[in-house]
Amino acid sequence: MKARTFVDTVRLKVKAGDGGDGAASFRHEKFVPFGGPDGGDGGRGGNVLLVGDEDVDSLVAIWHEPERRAGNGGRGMGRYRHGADGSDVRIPVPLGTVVRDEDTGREVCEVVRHGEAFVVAKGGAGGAGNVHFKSSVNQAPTRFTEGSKGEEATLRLDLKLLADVGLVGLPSAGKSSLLRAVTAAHPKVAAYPFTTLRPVMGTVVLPGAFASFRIADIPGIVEGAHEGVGLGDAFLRHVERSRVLVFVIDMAGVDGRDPADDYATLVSELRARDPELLERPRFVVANKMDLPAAREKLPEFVEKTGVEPMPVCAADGTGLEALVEALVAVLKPEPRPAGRPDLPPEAGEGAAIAAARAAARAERRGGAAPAAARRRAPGAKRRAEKTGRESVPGHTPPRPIEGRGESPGAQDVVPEERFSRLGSFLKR
Ligand SMILES: Nc1nc2c(ncn2[C@@H]2O[C@H](COP(=O)(O)OP(=O)(O)OP(=O)(O)O)[C@@H](O)[C@H]2O)c(=O)[nH]1
Ligand SMILES: [Mg+2]
Repeated sequence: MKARTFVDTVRLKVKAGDGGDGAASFRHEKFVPFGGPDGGDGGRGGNVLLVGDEDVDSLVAIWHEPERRAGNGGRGMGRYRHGADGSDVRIPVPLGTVVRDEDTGREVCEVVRHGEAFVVAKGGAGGAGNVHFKSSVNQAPTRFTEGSKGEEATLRLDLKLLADVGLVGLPSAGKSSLLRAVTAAHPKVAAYPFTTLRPVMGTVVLPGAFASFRIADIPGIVEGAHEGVGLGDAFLRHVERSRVLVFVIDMAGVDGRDPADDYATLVSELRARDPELLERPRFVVANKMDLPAAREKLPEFVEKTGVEPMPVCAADGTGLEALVEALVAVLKPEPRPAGRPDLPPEAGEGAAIAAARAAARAERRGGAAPAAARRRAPGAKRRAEKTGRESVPGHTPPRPIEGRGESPGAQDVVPEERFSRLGSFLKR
């Protein structure tokens, strides 16, 4: 079995459902000769949608199941029955997923908000049944149309983690130790470089405030990372969206490095990746302050860089409270409402589909004339001219009863004929 826990780039093949074919069928019923066509339409094929989900942190589920198909629409049936619509496939993806078409390289969408959904492959339309093809000259049509094919696509999904805070530092600076100390995440910590090979997310829960913020720990950055040295700088894309960056510096220089050089390396690597990263609010943290070497080197660091770092010890948690407070002051995390708000059903359907459904609903409510009524409009106009009455679209006026004139409410009057029949029954 494949065993992976964090995946940040995957290939996904999607195939929407095909529309069902329309039916060619005739009404067969006792005492109904020449019943006419009654073949219903085919159902639409299911769509494939990507849905933003804040509880999903990685694309690993897609990595395990890289091909998804939505259901096909059912065939139309006799007695005007519509084929069943194909079932949609909704794929939850983490917030920050960038979707590209692999063939064209074009960006399809970027999922950023919880509940936001994009149709990445649209289901085919259902075919028309033979009932649509009857006319005065062809009262027994056998013609129907086939459903159209569902869309197919090969997509590349890239995840840019949406963390509020990004930890950057050289290998073994203590980034993972810091994340372990302030969150419930437990990334591996060890005394060798590149212990962390994949980004790890952690959430700082603020006591009593029902608020939280997220921190991303990424693999160490070394000099030349932008040219591929070490693990490269691709992981920096996970902190591209972070509102605040925390530079973690090993102030003790355990690996024989000079902390001021480490700081300069981080600045130059970030600049090489994207100069805008340096314009973000950032905190510089002097880690390993429990070691005498660190306390010795701190003044020299301040002198060389002109930066006053926050002294901390990730191993025993000293100074981390002050760091979290400083981050809260900048981020101002909002209290999270208990439970999730219910998403409107349309939220899960591409804008075009939602708009079409809303229009159909408005029509049904009588906001606009139904399409069929609009098509009948010319005939209705002629009738109105003949009878001198205005017709309301979609409404068939009551037929006048012979001998009763065209008085309003004529439809409520019981015809003479029925009286006489009733009378003869009573007489018997
Ligand atoms: N003395 C001391 N050691 C620390 C402190 N923080 C981390 N360490 C040690 O430093 C080493 C590296 O720590 P990690 O947290 O794995 O460092 P990292 O920055 O995540 O390293 P990579 O994942 O390899 O980039 C481990 O042996 C830790 O025990 C600290 O505050 N004091
Ligand atoms: Mg680490």
